[in-house]
Amino acid sequence: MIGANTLQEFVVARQADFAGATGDLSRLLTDIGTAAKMVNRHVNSAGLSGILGMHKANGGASRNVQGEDQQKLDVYADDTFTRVLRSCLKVGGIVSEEQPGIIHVDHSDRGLGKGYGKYMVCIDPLDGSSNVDVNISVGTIFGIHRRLSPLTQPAEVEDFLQPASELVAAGYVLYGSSTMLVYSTGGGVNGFTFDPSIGEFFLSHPNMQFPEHSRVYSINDANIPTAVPGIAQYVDDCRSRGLTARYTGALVADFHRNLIQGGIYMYPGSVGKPAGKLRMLYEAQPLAFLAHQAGGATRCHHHDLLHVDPNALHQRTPLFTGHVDEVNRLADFLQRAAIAAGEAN
Ligand code: AHM
Ligand code: MG
Repeated sequence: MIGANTLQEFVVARQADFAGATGDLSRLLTDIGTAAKMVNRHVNSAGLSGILGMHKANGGASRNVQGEDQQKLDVYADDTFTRVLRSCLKVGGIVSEEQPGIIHVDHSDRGLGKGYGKYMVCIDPLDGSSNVDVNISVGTIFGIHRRLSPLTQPAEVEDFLQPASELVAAGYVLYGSSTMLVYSTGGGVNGFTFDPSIGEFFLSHPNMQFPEHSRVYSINDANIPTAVPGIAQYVDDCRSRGLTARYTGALVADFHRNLIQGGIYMYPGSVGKPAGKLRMLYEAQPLAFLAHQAGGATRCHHHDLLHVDPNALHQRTPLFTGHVDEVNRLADFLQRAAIAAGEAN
């Protein structure tokens, strides 16, 4: 791996580890890096370039498919990533948090015959975007599946509804005090820091693993009283063991900190919202894949999220992800609480 310091060099060098690799995935990953640089520039200059605040359409606040208000930067990041991904010949379809259905990518108008590309990309273009207006970190999350249906036809919903264990690659971009791209193709997790003076991502965090000792638990404290039984007891347990609380409201930032410092992130379901808030395909699954590669685990209440079959493009799921010991310990609390309530399955 000598000389494999930039993201592009590293991705290409890693390709040699996979027998029969064609370079298609490498091209897709470097394209994601290019889009990340474009979004990074906008996020960093948002206060100067008039792109803070809500996006307006038809005279009112615009909303995405989930009925959530869109920030101007949500729309910019969605436009940028989907434009770059559509131009990548290896992509056959995209599911974005910001758009209702599958974005089909047909390359036949580029003189390449009928062809839709073999990779399906699920993406949250700007996660935690309400943080932008107050200058706190935000992120991009992506997961890549190999399509199941033939290349000669538009992608089907089933091409996206695969378990996280089947992901070919997943990663995130963290727009923080420095900008990082962290990804895995299954052989460990590697992190790259953006050098704005050169315009490149450089390998800075090789082979990332959760530290053995967890220091942090991350949960929205206001949700604890209404969360499913077992959460409050587990949080008390964390406090009694000396873990400290950290929660930014940006999933990528919280996950990244816990990956580096050791810890667990929790967004549980509640009585009113049993599936919680976070989305399965472009938030939970990519982080579950990364956590698994980094010696961690991920659950959604009573199941290992890595092996759960999704049932809808914009499905929500409870999410518990972090060091495997903490996730297992939480699972015990949830299981005991469910048995006590007569609900265990
Ligand atoms: P978003 O995709 O609309 O930005 O929402 C996802 C974000 C996550 O980044 C974060 O962990 C969570 O929502 C915070 O939610 P809450 O404010 O309910 O704690
Ligand atoms: Mg999001």
